[in-house]
Amino acid sequence: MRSFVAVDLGATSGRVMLGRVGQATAAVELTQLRRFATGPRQRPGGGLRWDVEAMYGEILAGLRQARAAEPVSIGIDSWAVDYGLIGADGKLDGDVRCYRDPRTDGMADKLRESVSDELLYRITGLQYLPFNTVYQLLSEPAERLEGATMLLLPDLIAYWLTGEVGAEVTNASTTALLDATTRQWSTELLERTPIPQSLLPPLRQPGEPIGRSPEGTPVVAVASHDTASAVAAVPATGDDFGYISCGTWSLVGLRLPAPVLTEQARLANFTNEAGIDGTVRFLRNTMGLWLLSESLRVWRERGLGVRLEQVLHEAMKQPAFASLIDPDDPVFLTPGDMPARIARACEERGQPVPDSPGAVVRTILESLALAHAASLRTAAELAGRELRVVHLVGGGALNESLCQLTADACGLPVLAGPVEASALGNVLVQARAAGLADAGPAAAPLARYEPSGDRAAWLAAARRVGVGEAR
Ligand code: LFR
Repeated sequence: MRSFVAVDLGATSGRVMLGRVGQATAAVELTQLRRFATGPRQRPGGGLRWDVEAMYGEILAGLRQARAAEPVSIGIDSWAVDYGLIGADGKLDGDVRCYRDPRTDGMADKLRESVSDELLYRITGLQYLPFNTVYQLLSEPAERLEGATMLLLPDLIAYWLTGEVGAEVTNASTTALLDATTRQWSTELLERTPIPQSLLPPLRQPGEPIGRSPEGTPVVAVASHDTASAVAAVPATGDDFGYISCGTWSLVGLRLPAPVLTEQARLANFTNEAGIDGTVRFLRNTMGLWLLSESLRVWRERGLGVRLEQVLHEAMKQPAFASLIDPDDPVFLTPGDMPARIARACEERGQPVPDSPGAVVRTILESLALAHAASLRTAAELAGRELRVVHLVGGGALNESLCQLTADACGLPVLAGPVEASALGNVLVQARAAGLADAGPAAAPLARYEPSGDRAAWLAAARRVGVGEAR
């Protein structure tokens, strides 16, 4: 047995996991050493920020717990786009802001003054999301960027552990500053923006050694974007499958050998993020289970005592397709009263207002399932593929109702699992770097959901609300 530590930071919780890889079977077994809350906090006087110092403390505690297993190496992955700025003194300068902070309002227009949407897409292949790193950087006062180094979150943690700076490429591909074809920082874009080239550290590839932790354990670059790690753990080969990495976000798309940089892909708002082994993650962000977790938070704050299991059960007793929303409507992006926003969206479309937590959750689940199906259909069309199966990985794989509704909406079987896909992908890349070329997921049973229900009713529902029509 050889052990690897995966630090996997999600937008609601972080985990330090131990992955054990057997010599004979090369199957990875994961155990959780530590779990902690990560959620962003509103700073009085402005700014939605991550408490990265607290996260780092938890990570160090997790690494101490891992010591007895004598790990071969440590890998770090997290959500994308957010960064810390390191000043000339080598210290973190200011806060690490959360991508849901509205500070990027108006920044897309600012960038358009020197870079057209078409050019931006042709170079970066990145879907428009208001929080892409480039917009966050444009919202910074210019003097903060002078002489500083930008480190994306996993690179920042690696820097604190090892003292080495760098930008791992899968995550760098979410900044809108990386050329999707050459996989290098785009000097063409940088020349057209006030962002200094000196801000961006040298790129590193998944599998490359970074340095050593204070305890002397090697730290290895993995696919440090959590979605890239999750896609690396999708238990499928061939070209007839789509995937949904389902957690706070639903990342819905295909594994491709090369980017799709067409005008149709841009208009459909599909992204071409970098995957491992030179692959491309051709996908679209859908709002995901954030809609559910924010609703639960609000109900709990109001003392409604809503439990997840029970509300999911209630949801499935509600009438089908009563009220549907477009989950990607920007009104759902920032933290807040999701049930009220959903009610307003339903009212505006002349639909009944969901009148109970169960009804709200039914609206969320069906709308997400429709969005999943629409994005997969468009991805397949844009890439010229035919899909026979959908792999749903990440925490959402535990949500049986969502898995079944997704199978129904797609008209395809859904294979659900692994749940800890990001941590698993993180370990797989480390294991390969350590020479365990055959390392793969332990044969965890995947739950299979066959499409059922009335297909025509799903198609009519999709048309009714226009979900995915532009996709
Ligand atoms: C998922 C994810 C998405 C990214 C979003 C914001 O955790 O990494 O891929 O678009 O978070 O960073």
